[in-house]
Amino acid sequence: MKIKDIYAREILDSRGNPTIETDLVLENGIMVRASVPSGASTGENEAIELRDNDNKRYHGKGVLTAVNNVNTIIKEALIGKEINQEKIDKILIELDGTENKSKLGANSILSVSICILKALAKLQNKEVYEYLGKGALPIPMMNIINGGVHASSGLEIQEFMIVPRQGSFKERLRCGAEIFHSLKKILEQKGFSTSVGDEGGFAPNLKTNEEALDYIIAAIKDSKYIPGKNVFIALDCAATEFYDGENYTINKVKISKNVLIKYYQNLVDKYPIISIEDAFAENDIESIKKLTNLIGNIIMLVGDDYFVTNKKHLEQGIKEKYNNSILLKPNQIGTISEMLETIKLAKDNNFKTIISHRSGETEDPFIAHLAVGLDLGYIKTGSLSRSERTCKYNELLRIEERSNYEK
Ligand code: 2PG
Ligand code: MG
Repeated sequence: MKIKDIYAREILDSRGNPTIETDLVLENGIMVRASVPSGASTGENEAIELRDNDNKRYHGKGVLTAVNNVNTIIKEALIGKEINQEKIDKILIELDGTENKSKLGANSILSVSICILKALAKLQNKEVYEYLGKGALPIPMMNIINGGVHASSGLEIQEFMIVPRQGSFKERLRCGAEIFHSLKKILEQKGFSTSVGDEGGFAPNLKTNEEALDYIIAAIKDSKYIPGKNVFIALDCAATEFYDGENYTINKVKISKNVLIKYYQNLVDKYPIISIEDAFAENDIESIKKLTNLIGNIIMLVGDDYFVTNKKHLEQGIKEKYNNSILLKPNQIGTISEMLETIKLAKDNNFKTIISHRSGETEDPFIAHLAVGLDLGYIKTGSLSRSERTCKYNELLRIEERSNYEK
């Protein structure tokens, strides 16, 4: 089936910043739509998100150049072409011609690449997850305390997540929501603010990371779950943000790389932590190697800024033995085909895979389909509030329901 029309527009993301949304129409009239999220703690090697930098609009954050790229250059190249993921992605990559998609913008390119995947599924009258292959429902990593650049809580660690591992997805979601509300009650009782950060988790003004972990443990127990049995903890440190090139700042104190290694080891001993993402700055390869060597056989060590969903960077991690899991964000790389290559490499090397939202999201539940369709095992899509987060969880409920009907 051939592409008949492509049309992009500027919409708003969950932070109120512009982002791109693209509609694609096939010759038989099928229409699909995709939008692209945006990060705050971005990795240095991510594909480039094209912004207008024109201060007259949206404080420079407009995406009209990216929109225009879709509506002119990309549209002209793709009208009348047969839909095929690899071939279209190849055309997009060649049209751009740069290593980091800085010419057309990874945001423009990805919006079209996702449309192709959605159109291929729709053409077979399938949901995206069914078209991709129908794996298991994922284990959610739910960010219920927000820190770092996602909130003004003052906590250096960016994300404190609960990981409900029991039962069906529906039960995992209920468990997460119950703990979220227990935490709200506990924080209120202690006089903390219960307003939420970018990813829908609370952003209380706590003094230490341990305090955040203690409140989470209390909330798990308050909801009658057992920490370390049916609910675990995951952290995204996004450590580049608290690294000065030599030392790291933890609990407002500067510490050396080796002291941070010990700090993590103690945290893992004391709390039921099963995963730490970006434990060190993306350029601090030596420290993450040491940590992987010490605790990589016990917990997941996840590369987000380290790998930026890019095969080349993952290859380096595999070869040099750092991290044992990868976070996957389609907009870090810019096309579905390249992301699929990275996923294959990860799985072939027994890396655990986590599909992830961005801190600036849209209401598109697309990543829920990738989690199941590609059998990725885990999904990280924020807290149990803010509809741009819950829409992904709610879509997973529907997918689970539908798969149960089919059995
Ligand atoms: C991360 C993400 C998503 P951002 O660091 O993993 O939680 O944040 O989108 O700001 O990079
Ligand atoms: Mg991260």
